[in-house]
Amino acid sequence: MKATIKNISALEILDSRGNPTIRVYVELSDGTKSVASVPSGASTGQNEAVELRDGEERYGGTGVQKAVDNVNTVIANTLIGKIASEQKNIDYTMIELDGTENKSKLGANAILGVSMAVAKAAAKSAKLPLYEYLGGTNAVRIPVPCMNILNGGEHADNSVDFQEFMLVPHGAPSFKEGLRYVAETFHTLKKILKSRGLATSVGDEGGFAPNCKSNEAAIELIVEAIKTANFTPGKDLSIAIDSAANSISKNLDNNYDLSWSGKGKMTSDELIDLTETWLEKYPIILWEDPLSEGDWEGFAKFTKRYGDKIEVVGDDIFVTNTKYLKKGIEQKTANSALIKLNQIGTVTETIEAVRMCREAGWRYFLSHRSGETTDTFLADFAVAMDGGHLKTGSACRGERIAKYNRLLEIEHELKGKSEYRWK
Ligand code: 2PG
Ligand code: MG
Repeated sequence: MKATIKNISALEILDSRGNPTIRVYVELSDGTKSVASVPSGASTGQNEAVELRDGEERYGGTGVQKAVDNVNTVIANTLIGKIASEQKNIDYTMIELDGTENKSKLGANAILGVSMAVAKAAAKSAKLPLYEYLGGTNAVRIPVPCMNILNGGEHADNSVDFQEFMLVPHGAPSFKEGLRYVAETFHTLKKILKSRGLATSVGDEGGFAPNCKSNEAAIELIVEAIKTANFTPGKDLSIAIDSAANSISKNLDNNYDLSWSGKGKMTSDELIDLTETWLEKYPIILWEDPLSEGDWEGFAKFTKRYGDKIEVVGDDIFVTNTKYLKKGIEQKTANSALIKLNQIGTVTETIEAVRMCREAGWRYFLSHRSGETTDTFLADFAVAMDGGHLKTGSACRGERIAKYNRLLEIEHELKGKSEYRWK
């Protein structure tokens, strides 16, 4: 007999920034229990599914009690009795129940919490690890950990415009070694910063947030750290950047403001030209959101010019939504999409976005949010989706390390069957 949903309940908890988020508990008819917690972004795309926030006095309006109530009442009442392994049915039932295009009625946070908890319960009930339950027996590829090492933009209060600088250990022979490469470089950078009198405090995702003079100065520090840690830039470790360009384009168009780090105002064409010098000088392998979500034309120009050299990832522009992704594939806007579960709000729709990328021959880059919990769903999900790389923060902060440790565990569990490669 297939296990059915016996109980669903939710709780308001705090995320890594101390803001309320939602945790969901699911119990099945066979006694299986699961729990899932939902992350939350800071630099969000305009078309992301809506996180329902109370807007009342408590927690400065950010409480999620309404979303909790929606899980405890209308969602639970509708899903109890349904077969837990029918994920698509569960997710589409919630989408229908919500009835809006952006999940604003019940809240994408409420819906995703249930969606993730049901998947975990069904996996446990089938006595399979989550990655195998979602990805099948061929889910053996452990993603390259694109580790956040330096933060700027909306994730830190320093003078760097770009939001994330990541280390990519594509030259490592295994995930375990890759993680060592990036963690050792992280600690080396800390020593370098300290020796120069620069701050070693960290941003939201655990990367350092020093006051560098410019974006280039930030990259140069990272290259120096790679070499000092005895790795070869471009061979063992390369660099990935998330400009999160929405935050440097006030009107979300083709005008950019890099005056923070001394480059001044520029058009999208000028920013694309400037990128060439960076790509020539530094071992950059991936660039996410180089332009704003309103600058589809600039994005496509960027991809045309650099897409054969680097992975060009769209995050805020596609928001893990097949509607925008389809347009991007048709217009050759990028050659890869960032994949975030809470941008779209169900496990099923996230898988559909991944499938669309795969069918188009695009890459896809699995991602955490800047506000996280210690839930490790993402680690299993990344292995299940076979995308080859993920970003889940730095080598510090427990909510980030939890995912890296889960990936170490999966690699260990697969006992020599696991794969690790950039492409
Ligand atoms: C991003 C993410 C995750 P946030 O822009 O890619 O690193 O940040 O969760 O704040 O949107
Ligand atoms: Mg991004």
